[in-house]
Amino acid sequence: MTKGRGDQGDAPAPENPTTPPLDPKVDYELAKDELPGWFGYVEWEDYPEKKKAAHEILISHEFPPPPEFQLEPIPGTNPVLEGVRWKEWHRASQIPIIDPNSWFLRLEGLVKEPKKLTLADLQDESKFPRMERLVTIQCSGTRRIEQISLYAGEGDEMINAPWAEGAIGTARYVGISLKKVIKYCGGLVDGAKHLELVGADTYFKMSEVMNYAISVPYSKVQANEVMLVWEMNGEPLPKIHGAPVRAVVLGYIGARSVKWLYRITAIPEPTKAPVQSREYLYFNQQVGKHNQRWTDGIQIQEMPVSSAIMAPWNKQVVIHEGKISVKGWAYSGGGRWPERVEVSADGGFSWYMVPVENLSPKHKFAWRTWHTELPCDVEGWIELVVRCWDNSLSKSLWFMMACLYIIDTQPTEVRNAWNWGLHVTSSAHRVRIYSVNKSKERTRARLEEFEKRGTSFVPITRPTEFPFMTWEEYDEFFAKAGPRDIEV
Ligand SMILES: Nc1nc2c(c(=O)[nH]1)N[C@H]1C(S)=C(S)[C@@H](COP(=O)(O)O)O[C@H]1N2
Ligand SMILES: [Mo]
Repeated sequence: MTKGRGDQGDAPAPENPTTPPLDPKVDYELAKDELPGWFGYVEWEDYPEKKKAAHEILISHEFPPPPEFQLEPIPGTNPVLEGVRWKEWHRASQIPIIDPNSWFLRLEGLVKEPKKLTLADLQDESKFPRMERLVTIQCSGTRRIEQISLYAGEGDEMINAPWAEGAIGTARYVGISLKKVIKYCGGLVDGAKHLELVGADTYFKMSEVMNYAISVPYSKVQANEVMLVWEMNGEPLPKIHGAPVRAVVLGYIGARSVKWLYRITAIPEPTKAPVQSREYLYFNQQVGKHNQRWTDGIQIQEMPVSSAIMAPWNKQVVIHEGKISVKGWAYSGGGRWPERVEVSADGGFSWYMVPVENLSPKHKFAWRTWHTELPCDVEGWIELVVRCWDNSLSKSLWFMMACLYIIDTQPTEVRNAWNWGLHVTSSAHRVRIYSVNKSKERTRARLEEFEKRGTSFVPITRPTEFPFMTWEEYDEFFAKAGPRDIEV
């Protein structure tokens, strides 16, 4: 199956310590590594007959049903996140480990001069100027767990990705603009309007195997908003983030930032690869698991404005002096940025603005982290909420006159944004905490009492075995205030 590409060197594949033992029932020849130095890269798109053979194997194999975790708690042994179903099939479902010296990029399709470029070519500053950007990559499934926990979704897409507030990250990337690479290839042939970006990993969808692929409009490339990067936060791009080279598509959802990139194909229409054509769609509430068509969903490219509280945690007991320290992130897609963040300690009835000096600096394609001291007088359970406005507010004031509530900030409830695919959870993020306000004299005394006794204050669900006041204090109170019950 190996198609020779003679000039690519023959460095031995690095050892992968997590390779599962060979399974005698599996056809390893079928999913053999395509190239020396490219461990875990199986080429599927060039070999339709090989894809078909893999499909035959997959449909004849009986996979265990995914463990239930949406209507029930995640099992203690957590087989959910490991992706046991696909790993059962083949090690091709692991990430590729590609020797940077063996790596090369194929530029194909409707480019005037198709080329193969090595990493050294991309890094040659006489060919391509360097580009460095602070970029937030956000998965459109960020905070999906809030939709799942209220309204369970479809197993197939959610099983490996029950993301909370952490499916977003910001890093400084170094690389080049894809625009310059296309120019180096003589530009595009007339009629080419999109670029398909393909990754070396194996992707599974409905018992089909394929290389991970998406497409971006050429206009996005021309705006210098598609980077090819090899450095992240001053280090070579880590394996898990797509080494040696990945795409970073500024302002688009994470799914477009293809990792382990090896092929770019100029095409006339958006790709029909499933990640672009059948997934990452935002459905309306008249369509669900059993009547949706791929054409019913809006393609998710730019995330709307959203935010999250990163501290304190849900169910945390927070001891404070009348103000709770809250921190988190705020982000908006498409090159928009957070302008204002507001936090509530009462479930979203009253809101306090985060002082602007407590927001990290503005960047066109990055989040702003924030922190604030939120006044709170309540003892016991409260609901912290965050919402954010982005800069499209200032751009579209005329529109705001017409529909005050729907633009530029976030819907208040998870249900407002619920959709069958469980994407784009952009509702105001809510965290329930237990407030203990030690600026109150008695609360402070009580905490000291716990300390004196060497008793732990948490968990708050534990009964406390010591009294709140003495009988002398009790009698003194009612002597002053009058009796509890009035006798006629
Ligand atoms: N080749 C390849 N690239 C990929 C993916 C993938 O499965 N394969 N996942 C995408 C998705 S859905 C997201 S959210 C981001 C995550 O990037 P990270 O792993 O660097 O956080 O990578 C994207 N690029
Ligand atoms: Mo994602």
